[in-house]
Amino acid sequence: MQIESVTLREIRLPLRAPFRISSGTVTERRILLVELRDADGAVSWSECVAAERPNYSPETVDTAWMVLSLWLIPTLLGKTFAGPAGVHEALEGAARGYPMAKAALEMGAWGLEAEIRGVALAQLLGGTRVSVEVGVSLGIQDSPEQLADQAVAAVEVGYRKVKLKIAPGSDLAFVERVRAVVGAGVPLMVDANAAYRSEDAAHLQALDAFDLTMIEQPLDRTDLLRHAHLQRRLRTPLCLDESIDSVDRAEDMIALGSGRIVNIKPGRVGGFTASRAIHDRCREAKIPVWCGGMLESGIGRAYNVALASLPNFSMPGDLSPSARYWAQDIVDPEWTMGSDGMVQVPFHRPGLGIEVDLERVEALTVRTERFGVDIQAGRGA
Ligand code: OSB
Ligand code: MG
Repeated sequence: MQIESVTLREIRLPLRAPFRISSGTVTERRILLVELRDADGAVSWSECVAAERPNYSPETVDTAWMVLSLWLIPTLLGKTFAGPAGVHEALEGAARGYPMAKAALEMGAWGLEAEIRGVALAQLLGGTRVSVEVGVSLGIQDSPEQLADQAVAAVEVGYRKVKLKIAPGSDLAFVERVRAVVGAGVPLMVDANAAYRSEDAAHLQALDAFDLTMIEQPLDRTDLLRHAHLQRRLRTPLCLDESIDSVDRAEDMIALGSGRIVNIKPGRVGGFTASRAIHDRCREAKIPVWCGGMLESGIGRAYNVALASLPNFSMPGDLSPSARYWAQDIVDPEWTMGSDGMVQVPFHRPGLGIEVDLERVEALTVRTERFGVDIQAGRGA
């Protein structure tokens, strides 16, 4: 593939309900979309999962836009690559860090390759599941009762796993209430987004009483050692999200015993090449993985669903249908979930399996920049 132009766009998409995690609340997503075009006219869209604020990761929409325009896009333009692996290598060579900015291009290259070959993205990746289990991620609520109502509603519509966001002060009583109303059989887990410290170990031990599938990322993202100490004091498996930004960190987690499950978000690890390497390494080590979410639009969801069709994605992913997030998504068809809590992997459609609603994207766009081999020094209109 030869990348002839890259167009960056920022759209604004209001969430149907504010989403609150331990480090902040989002009510409207600023979403960075990428449109890749190759010399033969093939087009593919991708999404950068960086958020509005640096509360989950140090990257934001604005840092990603800057790094993409100054360092990453110029590295790719006009060059010929044998495939997405070559794109991955070029991006890794162009900058240290900035995995979310890199992933937007790297995954876009996988989407482009699928378009060029006329195969489904999931097939190109080596996916084996025709449908994938879906879990819901419920934001922090004002009261245990409100959270419990939402958990019951989620189980009723078929979700296969319920994840509760927690933070100090919004944890034990909330989890206790939810477990009481959903009953013993429902897979329940919590995600702290790094809100605790190792001194909170005794407090976190109280979560063992609620038969949780896992506790996601209780401590700081850099803290593999303290996660290992904490895991030894807990019956409940720890799952790492923020901490795992490469296959090496997954290796460290396994060696240290910092966790027993990995949440793979392709945007967090720099794309599909790294996601597959983490998937494979975890599979060898008998560590289950599942696909996390970053409040993506239907474009980002296409990539996550394709990734989650790989064999070791053996737990429900945060792959909620479009209607959970948006009054209207930017793709056609929108993503849906069956009453059995499954999302279908579009193996029968080439490329991403959805069409981008260009008119709607245009209407939502607040900023555009095009970079092309035809544009001097890569600066666009
Ligand atoms: O930690 O998994 C997380 C959303 C924003 C930032 C971090 C996280 C999340 C989610 C959302 O849990 C899951 C979803 O997209 O449905
Ligand atoms: Mg998480």
